[in-house]
Amino acid sequence: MPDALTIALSKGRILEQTLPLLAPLGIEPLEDPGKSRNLVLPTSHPDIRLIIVRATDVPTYVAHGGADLGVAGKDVLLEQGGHGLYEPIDLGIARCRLMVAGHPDVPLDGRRIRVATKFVNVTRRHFAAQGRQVDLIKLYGSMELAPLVGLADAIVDLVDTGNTLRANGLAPLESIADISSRLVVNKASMKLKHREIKPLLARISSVVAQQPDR
Ligand code: PRT
Ligand code: MG
Repeated sequence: MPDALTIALSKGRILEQTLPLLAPLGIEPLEDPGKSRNLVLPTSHPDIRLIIVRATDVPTYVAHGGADLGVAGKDVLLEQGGHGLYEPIDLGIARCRLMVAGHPDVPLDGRRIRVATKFVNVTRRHFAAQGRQVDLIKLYGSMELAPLVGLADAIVDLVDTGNTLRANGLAPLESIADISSRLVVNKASMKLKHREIKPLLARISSVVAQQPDR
């Protein structure tokens, strides 16, 4: 009997962009994850199921064995540390950049600044590497608002098209990291379910390698 596998995904762009990588392997959800309220989704593959969790919870589920595999943004992995996980494949999906942004004409250098972000660890490391100490303000969303109302001098957030920044009169100032989503694997599963996971990783890698724009 093959071991069953659980894959943790988050709703939204990660789910939308991961499903086309799994479909060629014969792994398709049996119900529409966009419509279903179920958080456990059986797939067309008898031994593989998907679970739907918050994007920031994927590493936790996988590290603690609530799922054998998962798909997580590199931003989330950088911020949380990626402990207890293997990160074998860059899926090349949900790409964006983690950036410092602020008012285009207010320079940030030469003074101590306040930076609002949900990525406090990444932000602290980024400025520390420049020898700068900043005051961090932890937010859980809508970071763009903070400089507009004087809560912060700058933000650190994900930027794709830049439309969100522009719409709020902000501009990208410094790039911190190029972001894409990674396949993550529970360390114990990698050993105990090696017979199932190894070929799955090989097949996902080859689907990823065939994607355009890589
Ligand atoms: O919504 P929830 O709190 O559950 O989690 P989440 O917001 O982290 O989930 P989701 O699905 O929004 O993001 C999941 C992952 O997608 C992130 O962890 C990133 O790795 C990746 N990703 C890629 C992005 C973006 N592109 C992106 N543009 N995540 C968020 N954005 C947001 C950004 O925060 C900003 O608000 O889109 C806005 C900027 O987009 P532009 O195009 O206006 O620049
Ligand atoms: Mg979101």
